[in-house]
Amino acid sequence: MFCYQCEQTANQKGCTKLGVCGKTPEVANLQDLLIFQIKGISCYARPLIEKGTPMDKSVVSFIENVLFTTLTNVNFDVEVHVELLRESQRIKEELRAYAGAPSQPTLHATYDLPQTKTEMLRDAPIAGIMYDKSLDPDIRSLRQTVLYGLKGISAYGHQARELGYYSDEADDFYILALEALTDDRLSVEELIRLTMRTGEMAIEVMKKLDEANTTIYQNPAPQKVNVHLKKGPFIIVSGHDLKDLEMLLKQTEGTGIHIYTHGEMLPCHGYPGLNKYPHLAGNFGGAWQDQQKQFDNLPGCILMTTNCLMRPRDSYKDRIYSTNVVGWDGVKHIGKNENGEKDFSAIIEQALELGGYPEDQDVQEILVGFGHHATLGYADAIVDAVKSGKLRHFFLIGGCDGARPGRNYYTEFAEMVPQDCLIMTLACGKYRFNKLDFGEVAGLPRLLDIGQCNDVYSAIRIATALADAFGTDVNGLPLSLIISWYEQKAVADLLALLSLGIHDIYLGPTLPAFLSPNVLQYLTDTFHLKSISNARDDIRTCLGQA
Ligand code: SF4
Ligand code: SF3
Repeated sequence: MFCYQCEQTANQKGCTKLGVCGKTPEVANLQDLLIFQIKGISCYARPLIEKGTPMDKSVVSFIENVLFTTLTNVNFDVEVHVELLRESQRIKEELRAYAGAPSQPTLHATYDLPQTKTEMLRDAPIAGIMYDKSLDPDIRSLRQTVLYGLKGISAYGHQARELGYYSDEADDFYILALEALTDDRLSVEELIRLTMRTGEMAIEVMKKLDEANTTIYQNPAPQKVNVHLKKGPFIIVSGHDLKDLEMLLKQTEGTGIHIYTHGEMLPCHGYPGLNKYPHLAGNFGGAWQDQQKQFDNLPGCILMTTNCLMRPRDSYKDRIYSTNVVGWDGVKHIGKNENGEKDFSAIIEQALELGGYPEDQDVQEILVGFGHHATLGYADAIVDAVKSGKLRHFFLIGGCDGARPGRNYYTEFAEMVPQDCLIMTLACGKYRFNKLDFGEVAGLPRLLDIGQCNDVYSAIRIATALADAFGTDVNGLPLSLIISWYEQKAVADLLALLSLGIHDIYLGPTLPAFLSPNVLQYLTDTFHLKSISNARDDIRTCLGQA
């Protein structure tokens, strides 16, 4: 195996024996072959798009699910991968019969998958990232950057599609981009353009997801959330998927079960269409990397709707359930029927049997719900506060959390932000500081929780509106972006920001191993992308005091 798609990759080079995430070589190799297969499918699908034939959405959806399945901390189940591989061959053959010649006769297109898992694993090396040793490292780096951006897009695309929303442009882009990754004629410059296009498509998909969430569940509004558990049976919902939460809330109405959000589900409390359920009782625990410790010995059940799933300990393996594309060998999976409905009765029954805690824990509340609609409701106050000097600078501190010790930087940074500055945050990196009391600035809470990682779209909307109000562009605002990354959604988010020409982003805790020295240099020269140093110095630089 060779995998370097996430921030915790072994020795900051690549996982080669076993994933730090727990991914086995078997799953890693099957994932490589799956990506190889969807590239092959795209070689047949591209000519159809170019002829103007509307793309079969079941093919798009399959490609999206494959990309999402291979995202870090999503699916570790060998059999799921084997089944997806068989399905990929069926789709490939169908397209071959229908479309005729592929865009180019590369091995991705001509390869035929064998029947058995053993044979698939025998073939998998041809699909490995490092298989072609003679490949230009910058070409490899850019191809992988685009692929990881696509994986991030697929997660958001999947979430929106489950709610009935999609973008035809982004759907076609999966195919056009995957095909382009097989094209040896593309130059570094052309691949850089494709990388920026991937960022544009990330914005397009996040916009669709925002439209889906805010249309179906209404715009988030500021909401206090209890972060301690109440007495009685409970289910903890983790991941990112609002629809799963809604379905579970409906099915648990009147059962006496409390539902708690975990990780990236925290922003769900801001949506009127979700917080109207009184048994959506609060938020549990910290970011994903704390789950093994925090799920241990809980007298309740857990539902994982998307990433980040870690190896379940035996102490709770029979109490954790997966849904959507998430999976772990031996973990119970809740699928959907042909109408898209899910039956949560098994997890509900088990939660009732477990019974929960006998007593309420102390109440501690945090504030969420500052999406673009809510935050821009304060736009006039914010503009006045900046003009009068009461509000000096905005810091967006957000992105993925992770297990590395260097991530304390983000806590220290938030703590050191001067009192006359406002902090916005999003994604699971917020757990580094979202239970601290930041007080107020110019009558506003100093910490505004914008939402999930896909709500980088909200951050862009907020920044663009403020830039308009000040007659400048986003780079002209007193705004610094301090981004933490871990998995490939953060890659999509970063590409989105870069595609808008946003400069001087601080990225950490380490830089992606898949960026070659030349590609990194390009990003530094063009976008002044910065690696984090220490919180004190970086704040000084952001405030122009260095
Ligand atoms: Fe390693 Fe990350 Fe790949 Fe897992 S996803 S195998 S930790 S690089
Ligand atoms: Fe976190 Fe996994 Fe990335 Fe949506 S839940 S941000 S790491």
